[in-house]
Amino acid sequence: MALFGSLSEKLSHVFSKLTKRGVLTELEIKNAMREIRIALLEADVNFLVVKDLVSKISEKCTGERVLKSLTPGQQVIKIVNEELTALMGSTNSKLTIASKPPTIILMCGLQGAGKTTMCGKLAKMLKKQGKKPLLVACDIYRPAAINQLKVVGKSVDVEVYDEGTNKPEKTAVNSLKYAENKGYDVVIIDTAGRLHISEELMDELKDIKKAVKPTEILLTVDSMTGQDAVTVAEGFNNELDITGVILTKLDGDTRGGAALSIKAVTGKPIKFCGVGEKMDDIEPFHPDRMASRILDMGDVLTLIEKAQTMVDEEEAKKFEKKFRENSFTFEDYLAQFDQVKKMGNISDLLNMIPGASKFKFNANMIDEKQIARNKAIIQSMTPYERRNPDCIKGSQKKRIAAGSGTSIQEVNALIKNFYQSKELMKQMSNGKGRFRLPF
Ligand SMILES: Nc1nc2c(ncn2[C@@H]2O[C@H](COP(=O)(O)OP(=O)(O)OP(=O)(O)O)[C@@H](O)[C@H]2O)c(=O)[nH]1
Ligand SMILES: [Mg+2]
Repeated sequence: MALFGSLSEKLSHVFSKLTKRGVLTELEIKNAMREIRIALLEADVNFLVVKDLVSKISEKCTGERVLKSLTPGQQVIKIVNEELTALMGSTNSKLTIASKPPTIILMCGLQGAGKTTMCGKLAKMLKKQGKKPLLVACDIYRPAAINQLKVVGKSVDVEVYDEGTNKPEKTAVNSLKYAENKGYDVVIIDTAGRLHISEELMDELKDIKKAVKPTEILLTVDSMTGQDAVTVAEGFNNELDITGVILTKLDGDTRGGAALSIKAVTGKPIKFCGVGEKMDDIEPFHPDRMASRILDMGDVLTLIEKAQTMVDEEEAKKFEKKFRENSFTFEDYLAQFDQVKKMGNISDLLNMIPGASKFKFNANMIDEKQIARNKAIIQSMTPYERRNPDCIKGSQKKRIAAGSGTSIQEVNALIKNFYQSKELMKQMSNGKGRFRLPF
């Protein structure tokens, strides 16, 4: 399913009606605007935000540029895309790095929003970027909280600093000295959540803020709570003057109200989003890409970035060289299957391709079983055959099919795929550009 599936579907329904027409009347545009407004409200976008957004879109859509255009439907889509992007803050808002280390990130948010998990994701991401992060345990209320952070820290191989149940602001201050001594350049402070915004919680956070003067105060909110997340963000921002928002559990959010409203309501940008429970499930929040995903125009850039971080760079360079020299063999093809498997859930990636939601990808299309069968086929080839694919003829195919427990048709299909991939990748790697996966 595309991101925020139901909103996507409704908008694309509106657009498909518009693009079928050559010329649009003002009435048709007005009707379309009404449908867009309803779709956004149903997606749980803040009603004031919807009002403002739709009036901006309407104004631009009724101008000469659209009505006189040869492709008015396309123009409307373009305008909606631009306005959604602007609504979410236009550009990706990066993490601020302190000019004098350490950079101090104070994490805050309600209970279960995903703070502790996000601490680990941020630490892992920063480590990949060459930073030396330290995690600090300042949730002293839930007995298992410190331990949870330690488990998270261990899984991403980042040290966790704690002082048991000592006062959070004391622990935070001491952790800075510790970081300085040990050469850590980013300090990520995990704090306790509460069920609701309370004076107690805010006082504690204010004390920590005063004591450590954070570079970033990042509020974690659960995207699935929709408008509640927006209200929570407003509350925290009024008390703490946060520097940014992290939107977690976007993977389970089918509506999108929080993602679309937070920046407009609080004035603070969404910096990252959480898209799953694993430590790699973090994405920088790009308003333009998010808008394209909502409008089902795909998110090709995120897709490519994702593929690139997951594919071993060294391996990728090796393949690129082979394509250039045209010496790519079945042995390399086999190695590539392992790379593809590393990329995890392929159907998720496929859904970022423009218009992909229309095709309803299911995991069977390139599933693990199919990969396993293909591997078996290649493993049933002799080393000579793997290196010289051209020599595989009828009798060899029969032997390979029998050896791998597959059919001659499947062997043929794999060989055909191999040649097609080879051709495609040769074109893509053309000696200059970076190697990219052919998705
Ligand atoms: N699906 C999904 N689950 C997430 C995501 N982020 C966190 N979770 C899950 O949400 C639950 C709560 O996460 P925590 O990190 O413990 O939340 P917390 O804000 O630290 O909670 P408290 O310490 O109790 O205030 C855990 O089960 C996480 O695995 C996400 O992006 N997607
Ligand atoms: Mg926690």
